[in-house]
Amino acid sequence: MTVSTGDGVVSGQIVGAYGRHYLVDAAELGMVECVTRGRRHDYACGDQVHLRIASNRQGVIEALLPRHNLLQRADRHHSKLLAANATQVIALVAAEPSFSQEILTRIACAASATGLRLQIVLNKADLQQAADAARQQLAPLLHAGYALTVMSAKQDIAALLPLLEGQTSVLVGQSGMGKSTLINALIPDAQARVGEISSFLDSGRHTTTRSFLYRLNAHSAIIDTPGLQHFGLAHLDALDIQRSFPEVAPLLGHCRFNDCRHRSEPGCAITEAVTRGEVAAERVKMMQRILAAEGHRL
Ligand SMILES: Nc1nc2c(ncn2[C@@H]2O[C@H](COP(=O)(O)OP(=O)(O)O)[C@@H](O)[C@H]2O)c(=O)[nH]1
Ligand SMILES: [Mg+2]
Ligand SMILES: [Zn+2]
Repeated sequence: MTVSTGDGVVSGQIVGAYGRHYLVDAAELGMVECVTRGRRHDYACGDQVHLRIASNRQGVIEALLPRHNLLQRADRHHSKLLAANATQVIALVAAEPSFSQEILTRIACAASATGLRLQIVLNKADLQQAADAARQQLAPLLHAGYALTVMSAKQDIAALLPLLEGQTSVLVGQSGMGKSTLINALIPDAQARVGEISSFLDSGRHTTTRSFLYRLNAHSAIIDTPGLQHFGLAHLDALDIQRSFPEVAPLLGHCRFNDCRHRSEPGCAITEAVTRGEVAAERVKMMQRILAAEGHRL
């Protein structure tokens, strides 16, 4: 239902974010191509906004309504707003080409820091040998408590469907994992939906490099995000990163030394949990690698 505030301003949801251009779903008014005021571009796909309709399905975003959450990735200079108001993150990995354990872990960190559940989905299950190898690579993450769903975007996505029901899922993954194939399997007219708006949105140049929200049914949606080769966590501090490891989080604050680096200090709660087999050593190594790469002295 379109909510009008009575002065030509209506509410809607951003379903496409393309630099300073946004596509807003304004319910019965349809899709409205919007620009912003004051060169503002800190809106994200999934945001609820107030917009003023100008003419001919064009409008101006006037205000951002409160966000429940914002999934982003960031390096020191730039942050990329991937999605707002989602309920879960789907990290898509595949056996071929091989995925990066570090990127997957970084996606898990960002999801956790945003308060979003992570679902790991292993695609290309039809490539059986490679899929078995990928499952082994995923073992430390499963041991840490993450859920895994295995499917083939090319052959059968049925296993994924119950996961999407009632959720606003953000689909994140490295290039080549099968995101486009999955979106096309889920939304047969996806390319047409994006193509329709590409004339407005920079003659289509950016349509594959930005986030887009597809409604699956009345209460489920999926936000496709650009394929990535790095997932920066510059927006998180060292404690955020450590806390986002679910098996490490309950141990934080239990080391003998406040400034414990969890390497070889006596009385380290994390090292002891590794010795007891409760925490995988490679997960702690990965945490330390990510902390170091993000410039934290831990
Ligand atoms: N064997 C197999 N190949 C797949 C599957 N899903 C995607 N692919 C292939 O993987 C390649 C990358 O897929 P694409 O959807 O473009 O990945 P994206 O970069 O994540 O959007 C393409 O050649 C797809 O045909 C699958 O389930 N099985
Ligand atoms: Mg793609
Ligand atoms: Zn410690």
